[in-house]
Amino acid sequence: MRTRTQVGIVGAGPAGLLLSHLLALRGIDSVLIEIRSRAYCEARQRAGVLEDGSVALLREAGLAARLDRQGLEHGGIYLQFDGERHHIDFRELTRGRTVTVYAQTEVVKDLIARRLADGGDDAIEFSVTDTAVSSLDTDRPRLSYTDASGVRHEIDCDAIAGCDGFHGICRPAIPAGLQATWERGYPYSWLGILADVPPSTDELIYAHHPGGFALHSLRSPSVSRLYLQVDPDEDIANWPDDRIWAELSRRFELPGWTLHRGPVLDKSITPMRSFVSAPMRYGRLFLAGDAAHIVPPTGAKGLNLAFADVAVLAPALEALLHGDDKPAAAYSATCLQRVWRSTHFSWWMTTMLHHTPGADEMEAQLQLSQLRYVVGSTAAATSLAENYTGFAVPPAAS
Ligand code: RFL
Ligand code: PHB
Repeated sequence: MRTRTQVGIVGAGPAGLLLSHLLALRGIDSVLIEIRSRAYCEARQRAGVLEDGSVALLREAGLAARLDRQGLEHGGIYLQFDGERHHIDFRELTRGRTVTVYAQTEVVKDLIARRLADGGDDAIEFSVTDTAVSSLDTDRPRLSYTDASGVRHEIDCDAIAGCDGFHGICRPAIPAGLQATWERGYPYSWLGILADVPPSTDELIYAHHPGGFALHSLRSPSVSRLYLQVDPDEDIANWPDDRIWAELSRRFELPGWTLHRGPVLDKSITPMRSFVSAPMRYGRLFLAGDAAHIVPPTGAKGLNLAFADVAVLAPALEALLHGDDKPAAAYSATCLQRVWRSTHFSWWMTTMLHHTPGADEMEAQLQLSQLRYVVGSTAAATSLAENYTGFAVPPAAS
């Protein structure tokens, strides 16, 4: 079946979903295709923290009704090390800036519901196979896929947005010689659990511990999200729930404070990686979100970067469709400034807080010195706070 649209979007994660909505607000048609089912996309456990720029973007785009009711505004985080817990007060350090705890699962549910309500059942095509992109260096790039009923589709587009995540097909469609990539693996992974128990803390705790990093986050007043640093090749079968809780209690231990335990609802292990691919454009293909860059989750940046990319991309595509290539030509360089800032911040948080297997005692001393400096110096604490709460994002209507 041969059809036509203005923008073909590959991937219904946060980047692709928000882009299709921002384009619709500008009167631009798009077709959004996704290899997974709707239920799978809505249940995938991932991020939990939105920068205030991301919240503002969702509000301006008319997507924040449930976020405003259920999101939990946090004015800081705790850093724990050497047996003490210290508060970093974002509001005080950044003139009132905050972050909002609202799960990526909920963001994705809100975005899917809105696209289907506005664009009809055809606005998103779930469970497709054999996605391909071609003719990218012409002004009629083509998106091809097979739908869930087995029909093959060929869509002629004005532009294609590759929002298909780190393992997608769009980035590999760029000729290798035209792409530069930077990559760093880390010698540890995160074991994450979702637990049906009220959080034992009012704000997130990032804990440095000789046994490894731990993070106490949350999803709601009744659901906790916790992470443990584990070996990169760790097998989840080695971590029965009792062992996970015991290890979390050990790493968060503080006199007079108790970690509340509850039923584990979800359990998984995630590797850690920094990755940047540039440029984020090839001809009429534009990469956005994890398709172009990955950060380790320690800085809570991945979802926010995906949103910031599409906030730049939507007006750039609108201009391109009206014959003005300038914003599209600037897209990659504009986004990469923020991408590299977040890449550095995520690397810095990660290496400051994790124990490198086999590292000598000097690593721990350097980390503790850095942590003492962050909690003891207003300048250093402000740097963490402004990076964590994030930098301004282009408004939805720009
Ligand atoms: P996604 O979410 O990976 O979506 C890509 C979509 O493309 C689909 N796809 C295809 N569709 C069609 N054809 C193909 N050939 C396709 N190939 C793939 C996929 O099925 C998928 O639906 O990328 P996007 O939209 O760029 O969004 C990025 C974010 O999901 C990611 O950066 C964050 O989750 C990272 N992250 C965090 N980010 C934050 O900002 N704050 C956090 O607190 C935070 N915590 C985290 C995180 C990621 C984690 N994991 C599991 C990697 C915590 C964890 C544990
Ligand atoms: C989460 O809630 O999943 C989360 C929060 C902060 C991070 C990473 C993950 O840095």
